[in-house]
Amino acid sequence: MRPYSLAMLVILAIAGHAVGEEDFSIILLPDTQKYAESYPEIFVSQTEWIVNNVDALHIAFVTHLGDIVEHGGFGPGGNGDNSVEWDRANAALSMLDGHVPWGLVLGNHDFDLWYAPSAGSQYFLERFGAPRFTDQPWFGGWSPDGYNAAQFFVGGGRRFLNLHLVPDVPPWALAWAQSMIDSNPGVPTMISTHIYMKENGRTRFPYMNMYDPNWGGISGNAIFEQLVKPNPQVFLVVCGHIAFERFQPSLNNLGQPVLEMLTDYQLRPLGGNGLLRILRFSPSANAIYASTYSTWYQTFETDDDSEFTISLDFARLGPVAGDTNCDGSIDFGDIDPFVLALSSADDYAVAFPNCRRYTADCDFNGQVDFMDIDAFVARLGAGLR
Ligand SMILES: [Ca+2]
Ligand SMILES: [Ca+2]
Ligand SMILES: [Ca+2]
Repeated sequence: MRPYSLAMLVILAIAGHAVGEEDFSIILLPDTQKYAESYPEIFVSQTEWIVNNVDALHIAFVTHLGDIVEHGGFGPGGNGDNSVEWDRANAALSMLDGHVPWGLVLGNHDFDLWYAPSAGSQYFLERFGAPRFTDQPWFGGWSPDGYNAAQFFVGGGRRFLNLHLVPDVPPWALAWAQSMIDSNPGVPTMISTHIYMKENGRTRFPYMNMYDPNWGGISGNAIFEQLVKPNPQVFLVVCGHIAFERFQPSLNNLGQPVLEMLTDYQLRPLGGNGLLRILRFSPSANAIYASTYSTWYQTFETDDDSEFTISLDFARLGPVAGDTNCDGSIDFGDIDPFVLALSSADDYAVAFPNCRRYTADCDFNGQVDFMDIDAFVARLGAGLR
């Protein structure tokens, strides 16, 4: 621990001038099933492009929205072995390893038997189960069945939680998701699940898609009502499954916007033309810029449902790291609460009942300790907001 005097912190704060938090991007990879079946080189073009643009676009996270492969566990022609598609998917997605936090979720095509999710997916567990990710500092845990997983990512001064949830989110997955939210209170959260929105207007699926009596899933509408709407930290839900592009803002129980987005290009030529969705978060503009890019043709799709701007008051996502008194800026007033958060979680909770101790986690590792001092001083000096 370096000896920082209060005077030194004050000098830093005076020197600082308010600057906006940096833009960052997340990438949505929808339904890759046709690439895994027939066009593995297009799948590779997507992950290769992501790796090549991690720095330029400040890519903070990549989420695959499910239907990783076409033939689940039964394989092309029903020969009972689909290693080829799963190995292609694994080869493409493995390119992300070591470059960017990422995760994926099962779609209806990814279970060993289509639409029989209770049969499980050995292919998924073997290649993409939790043990693959547990050594990653950004990995956030998984459900007991191994099919739902959590990741953390950092962008624009905030640490985010992502939950990948199995299709139709059955009760045990719902309970696990709620437990993850409860153990990370206030952390801005996005949900990736394969089946959620429908193609028409402002709608989600009003019925279950996985016709499996042993699964007991719920509809998209029920996912919204039971998980999204009552948890104000959930601000974004992304899905695939049906080949449309849709976006709708909905309101949670506090009247705050929840952004809901469907992307899926599987019915385009070449199983999707290599299209993926880029979401550039711009805290200084209070906006998310959505764009759609073909990594195969190296062209943007620019029609209205592929390129658009979403207004989002970033204050709705909670305070940024360093704003330890949660007043919307990082300045002198945050020094004492930072020290308090460091020394006693209980005292901090009493003194700042409407704030979050994670605001002192300035190195974004999920812990509040002495290791955060350098990063706090740097953020104070920069006068971020
Ligand atoms: Ca379009
Ligand atoms: Ca503050
Ligand atoms: Ca920390």
